[in-house]
Amino acid sequence: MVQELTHPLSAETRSELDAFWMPFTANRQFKTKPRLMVSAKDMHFTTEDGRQVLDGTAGLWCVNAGHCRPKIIEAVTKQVATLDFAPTFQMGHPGPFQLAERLADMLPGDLDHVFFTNSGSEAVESALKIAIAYHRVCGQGTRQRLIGRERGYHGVNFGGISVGGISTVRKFFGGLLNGVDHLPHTHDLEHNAFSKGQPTWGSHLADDLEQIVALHDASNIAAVIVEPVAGSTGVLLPPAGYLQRLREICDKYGILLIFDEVITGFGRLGSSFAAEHFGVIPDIITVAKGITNGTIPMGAVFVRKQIYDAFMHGPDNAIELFHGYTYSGHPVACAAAMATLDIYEEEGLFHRANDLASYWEDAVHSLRGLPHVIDTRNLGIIAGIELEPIPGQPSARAFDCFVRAYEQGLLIRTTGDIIALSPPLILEKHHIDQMFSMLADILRETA
Ligand code: PXG
Ligand code: PLP
Repeated sequence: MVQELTHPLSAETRSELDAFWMPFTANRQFKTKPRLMVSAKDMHFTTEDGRQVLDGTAGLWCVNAGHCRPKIIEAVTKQVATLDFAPTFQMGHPGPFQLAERLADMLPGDLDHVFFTNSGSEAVESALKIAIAYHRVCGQGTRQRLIGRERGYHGVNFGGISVGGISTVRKFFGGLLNGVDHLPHTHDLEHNAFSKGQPTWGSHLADDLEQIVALHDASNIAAVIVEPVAGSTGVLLPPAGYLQRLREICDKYGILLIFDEVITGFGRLGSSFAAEHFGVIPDIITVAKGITNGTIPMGAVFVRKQIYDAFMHGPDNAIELFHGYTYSGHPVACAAAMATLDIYEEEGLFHRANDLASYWEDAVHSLRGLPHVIDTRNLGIIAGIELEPIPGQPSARAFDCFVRAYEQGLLIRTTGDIIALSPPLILEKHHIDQMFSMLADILRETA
């Protein structure tokens, strides 16, 4: 059935590629030599020309349970035919209530309320707004500054790019938000190259938060937002003790700590959330991607009980938070999420990721010593492989590997000269073997 629904673009219909302005893509390069997927199942995509491609990236870090899972398809199909849409502004339907309750049971500490969005970017905007509004409803309306981190990625909306720390996603877009500071990133090959799991050097970099507080005074600071593991900028792992230290400093000064778990949530580190993995409980968590296995767009913000409770004051008929999306808690997304959580649970996929992590680690580090490999790093089922750039041509070497890998049947993701891997958590050891033997060959070829 899947095959019948696909619409392979032939060479003659290539002009059909023109209208779509592709996101985060070299449009002209892509459109002269497109890479098109037409169907997917479990660990593999099928390309337009009928080749199988092993999914080394779970799509874009989202298809944690593998592709086209019947249970999700069935849930989505049933939902769309039963209640396609219902408002959640001053109205309700069962989906988001059931899903929020289920998520609350999975959450660490006293995080127990859920605000729904449609993407990670929207989850980040919502979290930043909730953080500022929270201080205001607590009578501390001067706490408005937001602190992000260099090399952080928090989506593409104005709040997210302001706290984010990637020059290319910021520099075209003007003045951004006022009142934002950045912590230094923690990636340092001189100290941390070839770390297995968390690097031991670098926890002291969290102490820069003390200097930012000294500069602005805690009474002006709302929140610190970090990715527990930075994914987009090339798998940057938190040094041992670093996140704990951030938590301590935030506690000392009444600053909210936000973990952006859009990538690390839902099993990537072998736990429900990175917060659990690292034993550090933030005040707010943002998620997306794996919440629906990538099937239907959805994001969410999880907050501690005290944050939700702080808003529940004033007359009962007053709207407590003037924020929300038309599609917050969309019925079809909720159905996809419920079925996804069923699969994660029934198949014990987070445990599975945990059990496979050491085999994965060995495989990742087997690339050490191959041409141009200047770092290999891993945590859970994530890997970063950093290559020495070709002088004067940053990112060309990794992009060449990406194209070769795709042509040979493996989907990898590259950012700059870093290869990032994050396959679906249903993977078997033989997939790991295949992935790394293909990569080793490609690295030798590109020498
Ligand atoms: N926060 C984090 C930590 C993310 O990784 C977002 C927010 C934004 O989510 P949306 O759903 O708005 O894209 C992300 C998204 C990559 C890659 O290859 C990473 C993301 C998206 C696309 C590609 O590293 N992360
Ligand atoms: N723009 C206009 C003109 C709208 O009417 C709306 C929602 O009603 C939006 C933007 C926001 O859309 P969404 O709620 O899907 O984010």
